[in-house]
Amino acid sequence: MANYFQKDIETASRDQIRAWQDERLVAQVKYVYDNVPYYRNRMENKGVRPEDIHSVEDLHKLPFLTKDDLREAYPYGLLARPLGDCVRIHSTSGTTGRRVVAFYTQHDLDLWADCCARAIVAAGGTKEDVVHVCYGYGLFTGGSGLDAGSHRLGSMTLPMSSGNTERQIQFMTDLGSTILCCTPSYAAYLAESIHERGMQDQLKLKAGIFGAEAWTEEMRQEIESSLGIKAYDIYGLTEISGPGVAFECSEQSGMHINEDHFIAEVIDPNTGEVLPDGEKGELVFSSITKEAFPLLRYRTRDICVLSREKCACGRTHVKMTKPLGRSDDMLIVKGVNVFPSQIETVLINQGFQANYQIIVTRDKAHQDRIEVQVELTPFMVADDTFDRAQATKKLVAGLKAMLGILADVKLVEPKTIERSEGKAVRVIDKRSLYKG
Ligand code: DLL
Repeated sequence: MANYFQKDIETASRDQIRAWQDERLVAQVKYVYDNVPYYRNRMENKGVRPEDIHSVEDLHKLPFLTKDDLREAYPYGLLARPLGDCVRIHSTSGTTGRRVVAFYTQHDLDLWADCCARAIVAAGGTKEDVVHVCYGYGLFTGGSGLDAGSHRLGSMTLPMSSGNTERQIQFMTDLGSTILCCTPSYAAYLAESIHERGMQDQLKLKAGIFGAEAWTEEMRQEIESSLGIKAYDIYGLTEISGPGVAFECSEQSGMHINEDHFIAEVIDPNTGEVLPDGEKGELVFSSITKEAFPLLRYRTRDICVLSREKCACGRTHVKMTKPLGRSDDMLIVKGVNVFPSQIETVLINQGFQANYQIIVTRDKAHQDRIEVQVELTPFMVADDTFDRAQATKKLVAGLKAMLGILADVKLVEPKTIERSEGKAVRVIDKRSLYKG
């Protein structure tokens, strides 16, 4: 195919898409039941057998899977293939404690590359493009995913990985990068650094593919005007493969979900009831073509709305809005998944109590900052030998080791953090990222 727009698949009729999904789901349920004891038990507990699943209509009969299930089954409990058939692992962007590991066969990597190639094509990419990938490479899926998509498309790939802004800009200008792939906050930072150096006229960029964290329309406009590009959103999660589960097209109004590989549902996060298109709820995915790590009804905790309205780009696959929030307490700070409970663990381990508040802000240059305010205990205040500077330093180091990112720490006097009568307000996220 000339430019890797997979027309037969991406513009297939709704009936055709449904037929693919029905057939693949039935086969996948049987495959998972036969090969994953953990999942078979879950199905049996719910009284469902593979014979009960005849089509997508029956999907609701299957149990949900959650991140906690994945942690419980860590590392191999959800693997559907012998380890010898697997060729890669990736892991979610949180660091210690809450790792989730996903496995891939070569077939899984191939279909993931297809999904990312579709995303690059939807952003206007062709084999003539120079695709500058500064998502992190390694356990994180961002770098490898877009890299594979670019290879699949036949464009020139610059596998830059993250960091070293000086070198990013030099390669970008010397080698004429045309498509930039990174987190939106890094794109904003790069744009600012390029302007500081007065190098904007040397850019050949035409598009950016930005995801892995929430970003607003305002941020899109700012990045588009400062880099002179079109900025497209891309969505995905490690558990379901990585980036490219869904991507924006020329319309820039929601992301098409690759429905030949993933069935999307939106549910009420409290009751688990499936909601009709157009209603806001938690996104749930079933991967119907994966071999090594095929998850059925995986609860993403991302809140969004699905729409099957006709898209002017010609693609017929369902569109999801940008994530509009989360149904759990996970934060994404500097592109890294952070749970308040991880922070609490560090505080308790260092002799503090669970009286703390996490304040997340984003500065003018769109860079995230996280500050943890921690109450001193009365015992610490009474102790003349207690060294506040030293304790702060130790907390910063402990948080860095736990989260993988740098957090500011501010020690405050006992009883100064407001107590709540209900659920404690642990997080004040001032970024207002989820405006749709
Ligand atoms: O962030 C995969 C990815 C890499 C997506 C590069 C796009 C680009 P995880 O580290 O497993 O995987 O984090 C997944 O990140 O459940 C969302 O909450 C959030 N997320 C991903 N893409 C977007 C986006 C990668 N475009 C979690 N907008 C998901 C908002 C996003 N949030």
